[in-house]
Amino acid sequence: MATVHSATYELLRKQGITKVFGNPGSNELPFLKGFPEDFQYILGLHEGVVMGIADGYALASSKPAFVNLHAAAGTGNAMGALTNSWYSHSPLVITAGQQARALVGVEAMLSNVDATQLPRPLVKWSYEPTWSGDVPRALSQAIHMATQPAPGPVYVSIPHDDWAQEIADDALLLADREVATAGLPSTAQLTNLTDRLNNASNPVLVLGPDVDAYQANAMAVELAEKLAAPVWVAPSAPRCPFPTRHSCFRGVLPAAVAGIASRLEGHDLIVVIGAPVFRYHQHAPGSYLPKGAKLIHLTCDLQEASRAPMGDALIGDISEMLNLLVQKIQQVDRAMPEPLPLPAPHPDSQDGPLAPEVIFDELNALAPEDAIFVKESTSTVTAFWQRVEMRHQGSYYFPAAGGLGFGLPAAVGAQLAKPNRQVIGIIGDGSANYSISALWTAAQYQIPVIFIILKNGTYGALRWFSRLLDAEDSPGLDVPGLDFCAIAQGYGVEAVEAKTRDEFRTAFNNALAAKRPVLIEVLTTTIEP
Ligand code: TZD
Ligand code: CA
Repeated sequence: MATVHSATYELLRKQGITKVFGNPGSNELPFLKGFPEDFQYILGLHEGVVMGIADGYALASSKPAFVNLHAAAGTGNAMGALTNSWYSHSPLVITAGQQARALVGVEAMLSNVDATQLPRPLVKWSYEPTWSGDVPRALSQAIHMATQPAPGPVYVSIPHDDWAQEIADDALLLADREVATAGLPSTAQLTNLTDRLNNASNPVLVLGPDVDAYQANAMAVELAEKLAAPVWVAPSAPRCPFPTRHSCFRGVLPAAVAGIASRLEGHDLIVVIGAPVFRYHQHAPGSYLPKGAKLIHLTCDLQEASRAPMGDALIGDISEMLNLLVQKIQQVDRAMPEPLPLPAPHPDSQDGPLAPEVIFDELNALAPEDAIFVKESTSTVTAFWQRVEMRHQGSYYFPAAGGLGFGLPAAVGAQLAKPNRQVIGIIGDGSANYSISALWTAAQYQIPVIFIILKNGTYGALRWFSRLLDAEDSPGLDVPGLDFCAIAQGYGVEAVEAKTRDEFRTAFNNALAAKRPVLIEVLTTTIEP
Protein backbone atom coordinates (compact mmCIF):
# COMPACT_ATOMS: atom_id res chain seq x y z
CA MET A 1 0.00 0.00 0.00
CA ALA A 2 1.17 3.53 -0.76
CA THR A 3 1.94 6.04 1.98
CA VAL A 4 1.28 9.77 1.85
CA HIS A 5 5.06 10.08 1.41
CA SER A 6 5.37 7.67 -1.54
CA ALA A 7 2.19 8.90 -3.26
CA THR A 8 3.37 12.51 -3.00
CA TYR A 9 6.79 11.85 -4.50
CA GLU A 10 5.14 9.87 -7.31
CA LEU A 11 2.78 12.79 -7.95
CA LEU A 12 5.66 15.29 -8.07
CA ARG A 13 7.73 13.04 -10.32
CA LYS A 14 4.90 12.50 -12.82
CA GLN A 15 4.13 16.22 -12.85
CA GLY A 16 7.74 16.94 -13.78
CA ILE A 17 8.80 18.32 -10.41
CA THR A 18 12.04 16.76 -9.13
CA LYS A 19 13.67 19.72 -7.38
CA VAL A 20 12.83 20.79 -3.84
CA PHE A 21 13.97 24.27 -2.78
CA GLY A 22 14.03 24.46 0.95
CA ASN A 23 15.34 25.15 4.39
CA PRO A 24 14.41 22.35 6.76
CA GLY A 25 13.23 22.09 10.35
CA SER A 26 11.93 19.29 12.52
CA ASN A 27 8.41 19.53 11.03
CA GLU A 28 9.80 18.89 7.55
CA LEU A 29 12.08 15.94 8.30
CA PRO A 30 9.40 13.24 7.87
CA PHE A 31 8.84 14.59 4.32
CA LEU A 32 12.57 14.74 3.52
CA LYS A 33 13.29 11.29 5.00
CA GLY A 34 14.05 8.69 2.30
CA PHE A 35 14.54 11.52 -0.25
CA PRO A 36 14.38 9.75 -3.66
CA GLU A 37 17.57 9.59 -5.69
CA ASP A 38 15.96 11.11 -8.78
CA PHE A 39 15.13 14.27 -6.79
CA GLN A 40 17.49 17.12 -5.93
CA TYR A 41 17.27 19.19 -2.76
CA ILE A 42 18.53 22.76 -3.14
CA LEU A 43 19.36 24.22 0.25
CA GLY A 44 19.09 27.96 0.85
CA LEU A 45 20.35 29.37 4.14
CA HIS A 46 17.44 31.79 4.61
CA GLU A 47 13.87 31.41 3.40
CA GLY A 48 14.05 34.66 1.41
CA VAL A 49 16.91 33.05 -0.48
CA VAL A 50 15.01 29.78 -0.93
CA MET A 51 12.10 31.72 -2.42
CA GLY A 52 14.32 33.80 -4.68
CA ILE A 53 16.08 30.73 -6.05
CA ALA A 54 12.78 28.93 -6.61
CA ASP A 55 11.31 32.03 -8.24
CA GLY A 56 14.27 32.45 -10.60
CA TYR A 57 14.02 28.77 -11.45
CA ALA A 58 10.28 28.97 -12.15
CA LEU A 59 10.60 32.15 -14.23
CA ALA A 60 13.47 30.87 -16.36
CA SER A 61 12.18 27.30 -16.80
CA SER A 62 8.46 28.19 -17.23
CA LYS A 63 7.79 25.28 -14.88
CA PRO A 64 6.42 25.17 -11.35
CA ALA A 65 8.97 25.21 -8.54
CA PHE A 66 8.37 23.27 -5.33
CA VAL A 67 9.34 24.99 -2.08
CA ASN A 68 9.52 23.46 1.40
CA LEU A 69 9.64 25.94 4.30
CA HIS A 70 9.83 25.54 8.03
CA ALA A 71 6.47 26.17 9.70
CA ALA A 72 5.47 29.76 10.57
CA ALA A 73 8.96 31.19 11.10
CA GLY A 74 10.18 29.94 7.73
CA THR A 75 7.03 31.19 6.04
CA GLY A 76 7.46 34.57 7.70
CA ASN A 77 10.99 34.88 6.38
CA ALA A 78 9.69 34.02 2.90
CA MET A 79 6.87 36.58 2.84
CA GLY A 80 8.80 39.54 1.43
CA ALA A 81 9.83 37.45 -1.56
CA LEU A 82 6.20 36.46 -2.09
CA THR A 83 5.35 40.05 -3.03
CA ASN A 84 7.53 39.64 -6.11
CA SER A 85 6.30 36.10 -6.89
CA TRP A 86 2.71 37.28 -6.75
CA TYR A 87 3.22 40.11 -9.23
CA SER A 88 5.50 38.10 -11.53
CA HIS A 89 2.90 35.32 -11.85
CA SER A 90 5.47 32.81 -10.63
CA PRO A 91 4.09 29.26 -10.35
CA LEU A 92 5.42 28.37 -6.89
CA VAL A 93 4.07 25.41 -4.94
CA ILE A 94 5.03 26.38 -1.41
CA THR A 95 4.72 23.82 1.35
CA ALA A 96 5.43 24.29 5.05
CA GLY A 97 5.73 21.63 7.71
CA GLN A 98 3.11 21.79 10.45
CA GLN A 99 3.43 20.40 13.99
CA ALA A 100 1.90 16.92 14.56
CA ARG A 101 -1.89 17.10 14.39
CA ALA A 102 -2.30 16.24 18.09
CA LEU A 103 -0.09 19.18 19.13
CA VAL A 104 -1.40 22.05 17.01
CA GLY A 105 -4.33 22.83 19.33
CA VAL A 106 -2.15 23.25 22.41
CA GLU A 107 0.20 25.40 20.37
CA ALA A 108 3.28 23.27 20.90
CA MET A 109 6.53 24.82 19.66
CA LEU A 110 6.50 25.11 15.84
CA SER A 111 2.73 24.98 15.53
CA ASN A 112 1.75 27.13 12.57
CA VAL A 113 -1.32 28.67 14.20
CA ASP A 114 -3.92 29.66 11.60
CA ALA A 115 -1.50 28.42 8.96
CA THR A 116 -3.68 29.11 5.93
CA GLN A 117 -4.11 32.75 6.93
CA LEU A 118 -0.39 33.44 7.24
CA PRO A 119 0.69 33.84 3.58
CA ARG A 120 -2.43 35.73 2.48
CA PRO A 121 -2.97 37.87 0.45
CA LEU A 122 0.14 36.92 -1.52
CA VAL A 123 -0.99 33.45 -2.63
CA LYS A 124 -3.70 32.29 -5.04
CA TRP A 125 -4.73 29.51 -2.68
CA SER A 126 -3.85 28.48 0.85
CA TYR A 127 -4.79 25.18 2.43
CA GLU A 128 -4.16 22.70 5.23
CA PRO A 129 -5.58 19.21 4.59
CA THR A 130 -8.12 18.13 7.19
CA TRP A 131 -6.72 14.60 7.27
CA SER A 132 -3.60 12.80 6.06
CA GLY A 133 -5.40 11.06 3.20
CA ASP A 134 -6.03 14.45 1.59
CA VAL A 135 -2.35 15.49 1.38
CA PRO A 136 -1.50 14.18 -2.13
CA ARG A 137 -4.79 15.51 -3.52
CA ALA A 138 -4.13 18.90 -1.93
CA LEU A 139 -0.67 18.99 -3.51
CA SER A 140 -2.11 17.99 -6.87
CA GLN A 141 -4.58 20.86 -6.56
CA ALA A 142 -1.72 23.15 -5.55
CA ILE A 143 0.27 22.31 -8.69
CA HIS A 144 -2.68 22.98 -11.01
CA MET A 145 -3.70 26.12 -9.14
CA ALA A 146 -0.13 27.47 -9.32
CA THR A 147 0.36 26.80 -13.01
CA GLN A 148 -2.99 27.63 -14.62
CA PRO A 149 -3.46 31.25 -15.76
CA ALA A 150 -2.79 33.57 -14.16
CA PRO A 151 0.00 31.52 -12.59
CA GLY A 152 1.08 32.37 -9.07
CA PRO A 153 2.22 31.09 -5.69
CA VAL A 154 0.08 28.71 -3.60
CA TYR A 155 0.61 27.45 -0.05
CA VAL A 156 -0.03 24.09 1.64
CA SER A 157 0.64 23.44 5.33
CA ILE A 158 1.21 19.75 6.10
CA PRO A 159 1.24 18.21 9.62
CA HIS A 160 4.41 16.14 9.91
CA ASP A 161 2.74 12.98 11.17
CA ASP A 162 0.77 12.71 7.90
CA TRP A 163 3.69 11.52 5.80
CA ALA A 164 3.95 8.01 7.27
CA GLN A 165 0.21 7.29 6.98
CA GLU A 166 -0.98 4.67 4.54
CA ILE A 167 -3.22 5.84 1.72
CA ALA A 168 -5.48 4.08 -0.78
CA ASP A 169 -3.88 3.34 -4.17
CA ASP A 170 -6.43 5.66 -5.77
CA ALA A 171 -4.15 8.51 -4.69
CA LEU A 172 -1.92 7.48 -7.60
CA LEU A 173 -4.64 8.60 -10.04
CA LEU A 174 -3.59 12.15 -9.22
CA ALA A 175 -0.15 11.66 -10.71
CA ASP A 176 -1.43 11.31 -14.29
CA ARG A 177 -3.95 14.15 -14.26
CA GLU A 178 -3.67 16.88 -16.86
CA VAL A 179 -5.37 20.21 -16.31
CA ALA A 180 -5.29 22.78 -19.08
CA THR A 181 -6.83 26.12 -20.00
CA ALA A 182 -8.37 26.71 -23.42
CA GLY A 183 -8.27 30.48 -23.53
CA LEU A 184 -9.30 31.56 -27.03
CA PRO A 185 -11.49 34.55 -27.90
CA SER A 186 -14.84 33.79 -29.53
CA THR A 187 -15.30 34.58 -33.21
CA ALA A 188 -17.23 37.73 -32.34
CA GLN A 189 -14.58 38.88 -29.88
CA LEU A 190 -11.82 38.22 -32.38
CA THR A 191 -13.63 40.10 -35.17
CA ASN A 192 -14.19 43.06 -32.89
CA LEU A 193 -10.54 43.06 -31.85
CA THR A 194 -9.12 42.80 -35.35
CA ASP A 195 -11.55 45.46 -36.63
CA ARG A 196 -10.41 47.87 -33.97
CA LEU A 197 -6.76 47.18 -34.73
CA ASN A 198 -7.19 47.37 -38.51
CA ASN A 199 -9.16 50.60 -38.24
CA ALA A 200 -6.79 52.38 -35.90
CA SER A 201 -4.85 55.12 -37.63
CA ASN A 202 -1.97 55.25 -35.15
CA PRO A 203 -1.95 52.23 -32.80
CA VAL A 204 0.72 51.60 -30.19
CA LEU A 205 1.59 48.36 -28.42
CA VAL A 206 2.47 48.16 -24.73
CA LEU A 207 3.95 44.76 -23.96
CA GLY A 208 4.30 43.25 -20.52
CA PRO A 209 6.02 40.40 -18.71
CA ASP A 210 3.46 37.75 -19.66
CA VAL A 211 4.38 38.08 -23.34
CA ASP A 212 7.82 36.84 -22.29
CA ALA A 213 6.43 34.35 -19.77
CA TYR A 214 4.22 32.76 -22.45
CA GLN A 215 7.12 32.84 -24.91
CA ALA A 216 5.12 34.95 -27.32
CA ASN A 217 8.01 37.37 -28.06
CA ALA A 218 8.35 36.41 -31.73
CA MET A 219 4.61 36.82 -32.31
CA ALA A 220 4.73 40.24 -30.67
CA VAL A 221 7.41 41.23 -33.19
CA GLU A 222 5.23 40.01 -36.06
CA LEU A 223 2.23 41.93 -34.77
CA ALA A 224 4.24 45.13 -34.34
CA GLU A 225 5.61 44.81 -37.87
CA LYS A 226 2.19 44.14 -39.41
CA LEU A 227 0.80 47.22 -37.68
CA ALA A 228 4.02 49.24 -38.12
CA ALA A 229 3.35 50.19 -34.52
CA PRO A 230 5.76 51.55 -31.94
CA VAL A 231 6.24 49.20 -28.99
CA TRP A 232 6.67 50.27 -25.37
CA VAL A 233 7.52 47.93 -22.54
CA ALA A 234 4.99 48.21 -19.71
CA PRO A 235 6.11 50.26 -16.69
CA SER A 236 8.14 48.69 -13.86
CA ALA A 237 9.23 46.05 -16.41
CA PRO A 238 10.14 42.81 -14.62
CA ARG A 239 10.88 41.03 -17.92
CA CYS A 240 11.86 41.94 -21.47
CA PRO A 241 9.11 40.99 -23.95
CA PHE A 242 10.56 42.55 -27.12
CA PRO A 243 14.00 42.82 -28.79
CA THR A 244 15.42 46.12 -27.64
CA ARG A 245 17.14 47.11 -30.92
CA HIS A 246 14.10 46.44 -33.12
CA SER A 247 13.05 49.56 -34.99
CA CYS A 248 9.60 49.46 -33.33
CA PHE A 249 11.09 49.47 -29.81
CA ARG A 250 10.56 52.73 -27.91
CA GLY A 251 11.75 51.85 -24.37
CA VAL A 252 10.14 51.26 -21.01
CA LEU A 253 7.17 53.44 -20.03
CA PRO A 254 7.65 55.54 -16.90
CA ALA A 255 5.73 54.26 -13.88
CA ALA A 256 3.50 57.29 -13.40
CA VAL A 257 0.03 58.26 -14.64
CA ALA A 258 1.12 61.56 -16.18
CA GLY A 259 4.30 60.12 -17.68
CA ILE A 260 2.47 57.30 -19.44
CA ALA A 261 -0.20 59.57 -20.90
CA SER A 262 2.45 61.93 -22.27
CA ARG A 263 4.52 59.12 -23.86
CA LEU A 264 1.41 57.68 -25.55
CA GLU A 265 0.15 61.08 -26.77
CA GLY A 266 -1.10 61.05 -30.37
CA HIS A 267 -2.13 57.40 -30.51
CA ASP A 268 -5.79 56.58 -31.10
CA LEU A 269 -5.49 52.98 -29.92
CA ILE A 270 -3.33 51.60 -27.12
CA VAL A 271 -3.07 47.80 -27.04
CA VAL A 272 -1.66 46.45 -23.79
CA ILE A 273 -0.66 42.80 -23.86
CA GLY A 274 0.40 40.67 -20.89
CA ALA A 275 0.75 43.44 -18.32
CA PRO A 276 -1.37 45.16 -15.70
CA VAL A 277 -2.94 48.47 -16.80
CA PHE A 278 -0.73 49.90 -15.41
CA ARG A 279 1.85 49.11 -12.77
CA TYR A 280 2.48 52.64 -11.50
CA HIS A 281 5.05 53.64 -8.88
CA GLN A 282 5.75 57.35 -8.33
CA HIS A 283 2.67 59.52 -7.81
CA ALA A 284 2.35 61.96 -10.69
CA PRO A 285 -1.39 62.49 -11.15
CA GLY A 286 -2.95 63.28 -14.51
CA SER A 287 -5.30 61.75 -17.04
CA TYR A 288 -5.03 57.99 -17.43
CA LEU A 289 -5.18 58.22 -21.20
CA PRO A 290 -4.01 60.79 -23.72
CA LYS A 291 -6.86 62.73 -25.38
CA GLY A 292 -8.82 60.71 -27.92
CA ALA A 293 -7.12 57.39 -27.15
CA LYS A 294 -8.91 54.10 -26.50
CA LEU A 295 -7.29 51.16 -24.75
CA ILE A 296 -7.59 47.40 -25.27
CA HIS A 297 -6.07 45.08 -22.71
CA LEU A 298 -5.21 41.42 -23.45
CA THR A 299 -4.39 39.55 -20.26
CA CYS A 300 -4.43 36.10 -18.69
CA ASP A 301 -5.32 37.58 -15.31
CA LEU A 302 -8.90 38.20 -14.17
CA GLN A 303 -7.69 40.50 -11.39
CA GLU A 304 -5.57 42.62 -13.75
CA ALA A 305 -8.47 42.86 -16.18
CA SER A 306 -11.04 43.83 -13.58
CA ARG A 307 -9.01 46.30 -11.53
CA ALA A 308 -7.82 48.45 -14.45
CA PRO A 309 -9.31 51.96 -14.28
CA MET A 310 -9.80 52.33 -18.04
CA GLY A 311 -10.07 50.45 -21.32
CA ASP A 312 -11.65 47.19 -22.45
CA ALA A 313 -10.12 43.87 -21.45
CA LEU A 314 -10.10 40.40 -22.95
CA ILE A 315 -9.01 37.55 -20.71
CA GLY A 316 -7.41 34.59 -22.42
CA ASP A 317 -4.22 32.77 -23.29
CA ILE A 318 -1.61 35.39 -24.20
CA SER A 319 0.18 33.19 -26.67
CA GLU A 320 -2.98 31.92 -28.40
CA MET A 321 -4.47 35.39 -28.62
CA LEU A 322 -1.30 36.81 -30.16
CA ASN A 323 -1.12 33.91 -32.57
CA LEU A 324 -4.67 34.55 -33.76
CA LEU A 325 -4.10 38.28 -34.06
CA VAL A 326 -0.98 37.82 -36.15
CA GLN A 327 -2.94 35.60 -38.53
CA LYS A 328 -5.93 37.92 -38.80
CA ILE A 329 -4.35 41.36 -38.89
CA GLN A 330 -3.67 42.81 -42.34
CA GLN A 331 -0.27 44.29 -43.13
CA VAL A 332 -0.69 48.08 -43.06
CA ASP A 333 1.13 50.33 -45.48
CA ARG A 334 2.30 52.83 -42.89
CA ALA A 335 6.01 53.56 -42.52
CA MET A 336 7.77 51.55 -39.84
CA PRO A 337 8.92 53.56 -36.82
CA GLU A 338 12.50 54.79 -37.05
CA PRO A 339 14.85 52.86 -34.76
CA LEU A 340 15.97 54.67 -31.62
CA PRO A 341 19.45 56.17 -31.93
CA LEU A 342 22.11 53.98 -30.31
CA PRO A 343 23.52 55.55 -27.16
CA ALA A 344 26.97 57.06 -27.63
CA PRO A 345 29.68 55.00 -25.90
CA HIS A 346 30.10 56.36 -22.38
CA PRO A 347 33.45 58.12 -21.86
CA ASP A 348 35.95 56.71 -19.37
CA SER A 349 36.22 58.56 -16.10
CA GLN A 350 39.75 59.76 -15.33
CA ASP A 351 40.05 58.05 -12.00
CA GLY A 352 37.68 57.26 -9.16
CA PRO A 353 34.47 55.29 -9.45
CA LEU A 354 33.30 53.96 -12.83
CA ALA A 355 30.03 55.14 -14.35
CA PRO A 356 27.47 52.28 -14.44
CA GLU A 357 27.06 53.13 -18.14
CA VAL A 358 30.65 52.00 -18.71
CA ILE A 359 29.87 48.62 -17.16
CA PHE A 360 26.76 48.30 -19.33
CA ASP A 361 28.64 49.23 -22.52
CA GLU A 362 31.21 46.56 -21.68
CA LEU A 363 28.53 43.96 -20.91
CA ASN A 364 26.84 44.76 -24.19
CA ALA A 365 30.10 44.09 -26.00
CA LEU A 366 31.31 41.08 -24.02
CA ALA A 367 28.28 39.11 -22.78
CA PRO A 368 27.01 36.20 -24.88
CA GLU A 369 24.12 37.37 -27.07
CA ASP A 370 21.70 35.03 -25.27
CA ALA A 371 22.86 35.97 -21.77
CA ILE A 372 20.23 36.15 -19.03
CA PHE A 373 20.39 39.34 -16.97
CA VAL A 374 18.97 39.34 -13.48
CA LYS A 375 18.94 42.95 -12.44
CA GLU A 376 18.53 44.46 -9.01
CA SER A 377 20.22 47.83 -8.93
CA THR A 378 17.40 50.28 -8.77
CA SER A 379 19.06 53.49 -9.90
CA THR A 380 20.52 52.05 -13.10
CA VAL A 381 17.38 50.66 -14.76
CA THR A 382 17.12 53.26 -17.56
CA ALA A 383 20.84 53.18 -18.37
CA PHE A 384 20.74 49.38 -18.53
CA TRP A 385 17.77 49.20 -20.94
CA GLN A 386 19.40 51.80 -23.19
CA ARG A 387 22.81 50.19 -23.35
CA VAL A 388 22.45 46.44 -23.07
CA GLU A 389 20.79 44.87 -26.07
CA MET A 390 18.37 42.04 -25.32
CA ARG A 391 17.23 39.83 -28.17
CA HIS A 392 15.75 36.61 -26.84
CA GLN A 393 12.90 35.31 -24.73
CA GLY A 394 13.86 35.06 -21.06
CA SER A 395 16.73 37.56 -21.16
CA TYR A 396 15.82 39.80 -18.23
CA TYR A 397 14.36 39.47 -14.74
CA PHE A 398 13.76 42.27 -12.23
CA PRO A 399 11.77 42.03 -8.94
CA ALA A 400 8.15 42.44 -10.03
CA ALA A 401 7.04 44.15 -6.83
CA GLY A 402 10.33 45.95 -6.25
CA GLY A 403 10.90 43.85 -3.13
CA LEU A 404 14.66 43.69 -2.76
CA GLY A 405 16.39 40.38 -2.08
CA PHE A 406 15.21 38.83 -5.35
CA GLY A 407 18.25 39.41 -7.56
CA LEU A 408 21.05 37.34 -6.08
CA PRO A 409 19.00 34.17 -5.45
CA ALA A 410 16.90 34.52 -8.62
CA ALA A 411 20.14 34.60 -10.63
CA VAL A 412 21.12 31.32 -8.99
CA GLY A 413 17.71 29.79 -9.75
CA ALA A 414 17.72 31.01 -13.35
CA GLN A 415 21.19 29.55 -13.93
CA LEU A 416 20.02 26.25 -12.47
CA ALA A 417 17.11 26.26 -14.93
CA LYS A 418 19.20 27.34 -17.93
CA PRO A 419 22.65 25.72 -17.70
CA ASN A 420 23.37 26.53 -21.36
CA ARG A 421 22.88 30.29 -21.06
CA GLN A 422 25.15 32.52 -18.98
CA VAL A 423 23.31 34.23 -16.13
CA ILE A 424 24.66 37.62 -15.10
CA GLY A 425 23.37 39.13 -11.87
CA ILE A 426 23.70 42.92 -11.75
CA ILE A 427 23.09 43.78 -8.14
CA GLY A 428 23.31 47.03 -6.17
CA ASP A 429 25.37 47.24 -2.98
CA GLY A 430 22.12 47.87 -1.12
CA SER A 431 20.07 45.05 -2.69
CA ALA A 432 22.84 42.47 -2.33
CA ASN A 433 22.49 42.33 1.46
CA TYR A 434 18.89 41.14 1.66
CA SER A 435 19.72 37.66 0.31
CA ILE A 436 23.50 37.60 0.38
CA SER A 437 23.70 33.97 1.51
CA ALA A 438 22.50 32.89 -1.95
CA LEU A 439 26.23 33.05 -2.71
CA TRP A 440 26.69 29.98 -0.53
CA THR A 441 24.16 27.97 -2.57
CA ALA A 442 25.89 29.05 -5.81
CA ALA A 443 29.25 27.90 -4.40
CA GLN A 444 28.07 24.60 -2.92
CA TYR A 445 26.04 23.51 -5.97
CA GLN A 446 28.60 24.98 -8.41
CA ILE A 447 26.04 27.16 -10.17
CA PRO A 448 28.19 29.39 -12.39
CA VAL A 449 26.46 32.77 -12.11
CA ILE A 450 28.51 35.93 -12.66
CA PHE A 451 27.52 38.37 -9.91
CA ILE A 452 28.37 42.02 -10.59
CA ILE A 453 28.01 44.25 -7.54
CA LEU A 454 27.61 47.95 -8.37
CA LYS A 455 28.96 49.68 -5.28
CA ASN A 456 27.95 53.33 -5.11
CA GLY A 457 27.79 53.30 -1.31
CA THR A 458 24.16 54.41 -1.20
CA TYR A 459 20.52 53.51 -1.77
CA GLY A 460 20.72 55.36 -5.07
CA ALA A 461 17.06 55.15 -6.07
CA LEU A 462 16.03 56.41 -2.64
CA ARG A 463 18.34 59.41 -3.07
CA TRP A 464 16.37 60.25 -6.21
CA PHE A 465 13.03 59.61 -4.48
CA SER A 466 14.08 61.78 -1.55
CA ARG A 467 14.34 64.74 -3.93
CA LEU A 468 11.02 63.84 -5.56
CA LEU A 469 9.28 63.68 -2.17
CA ASP A 470 11.11 66.68 -0.73
CA ALA A 471 12.65 64.49 1.97
CA GLU A 472 16.34 64.84 1.27
CA ASP A 473 17.24 65.02 4.94
CA SER A 474 15.97 61.46 5.61
CA PRO A 475 18.40 59.30 7.60
CA GLY A 476 19.48 55.80 6.62
CA LEU A 477 20.14 56.25 2.91
CA ASP A 478 23.82 55.30 2.74
CA VAL A 479 25.52 51.90 3.00
CA PRO A 480 29.26 52.52 3.45
CA GLY A 481 31.82 50.02 4.70
CA LEU A 482 30.81 46.92 2.75
CA ASP A 483 33.47 44.61 1.29
CA PHE A 484 31.67 42.23 -1.06
CA CYS A 485 34.86 40.44 -2.08
CA ALA A 486 35.49 39.46 1.53
CA ILE A 487 31.84 38.50 2.03
CA ALA A 488 31.79 36.39 -1.15
CA GLN A 489 34.98 34.59 -0.19
CA GLY A 490 33.44 33.85 3.21
CA TYR A 491 30.60 32.06 1.44
CA GLY A 492 33.01 30.21 -0.86
CA VAL A 493 32.60 32.32 -4.00
CA GLU A 494 35.68 33.56 -5.86
CA ALA A 495 35.68 37.36 -5.98
CA VAL A 496 37.60 40.16 -7.63
CA GLU A 497 37.47 43.95 -7.52
CA ALA A 498 37.51 45.91 -10.80
CA LYS A 499 38.55 49.56 -10.58
CA THR A 500 38.88 50.48 -14.26
CA ARG A 501 37.20 49.61 -17.55
CA ASP A 502 40.16 47.37 -18.43
CA GLU A 503 40.09 45.62 -15.07
CA PHE A 504 36.37 45.01 -15.50
CA ARG A 505 36.87 43.64 -19.00
CA THR A 506 39.53 41.23 -17.80
CA ALA A 507 37.54 40.18 -14.74
CA PHE A 508 34.41 39.60 -16.79
CA ASN A 509 36.17 37.60 -19.51
CA ASN A 510 37.87 35.47 -16.84
CA ALA A 511 34.52 34.91 -15.14
CA LEU A 512 32.93 33.84 -18.43
CA ALA A 513 35.68 31.28 -18.95
CA ALA A 514 35.67 30.09 -15.33
CA LYS A 515 32.40 28.10 -15.43
CA ARG A 516 32.00 28.59 -11.70
CA PRO A 517 30.36 31.34 -9.68
CA VAL A 518 32.40 34.55 -9.59
CA LEU A 519 31.62 37.91 -7.99
CA ILE A 520 32.97 41.15 -9.45
CA GLU A 521 32.75 44.23 -7.25
CA VAL A 522 32.88 47.59 -9.02
CA LEU A 523 33.03 50.99 -7.33
CA THR A 524 30.48 53.11 -9.26
CA THR A 525 29.14 56.63 -9.44
CA THR A 526 25.55 57.42 -8.45
CA ILE A 527 23.19 58.08 -11.36
CA GLU A 528 19.48 58.88 -11.75
CA PRO A 529 17.05 56.00 -12.32
N1 TZD B 1 13.41 46.88 1.46
C1 TZD B 1 12.93 46.01 0.54
C2 TZD B 1 12.77 44.57 0.92
N2 TZD B 1 12.59 46.39 -0.68
C3 TZD B 1 12.71 47.70 -1.02
N3 TZD B 1 12.34 48.06 -2.25
C4 TZD B 1 13.25 48.65 -0.11
C5 TZD B 1 13.58 48.18 1.13
C6 TZD B 1 13.39 50.12 -0.45
N4 TZD B 1 14.36 50.39 -1.52
C7 TZD B 1 13.97 50.64 -2.80
O1 TZD B 1 12.80 50.62 -3.21
S1 TZD B 1 15.29 50.98 -3.79
C8 TZD B 1 16.40 50.80 -2.52
C9 TZD B 1 15.73 50.50 -1.34
C10 TZD B 1 16.42 50.27 -0.06
C11 TZD B 1 17.87 51.02 -2.76
C12 TZD B 1 18.55 49.86 -3.35
O2 TZD B 1 19.92 50.15 -3.41
P1 TZD B 1 20.90 49.44 -4.40
O3 TZD B 1 20.63 50.11 -5.81
O4 TZD B 1 22.28 49.77 -3.93
O5 TZD B 1 20.59 48.04 -4.54
P2 TZD B 1 20.88 51.62 -6.32
O6 TZD B 1 21.23 51.41 -7.76
O7 TZD B 1 21.95 52.25 -5.53
O8 TZD B 1 19.57 52.34 -6.21
CA1 CA C 1 23.66 51.34 -4.33
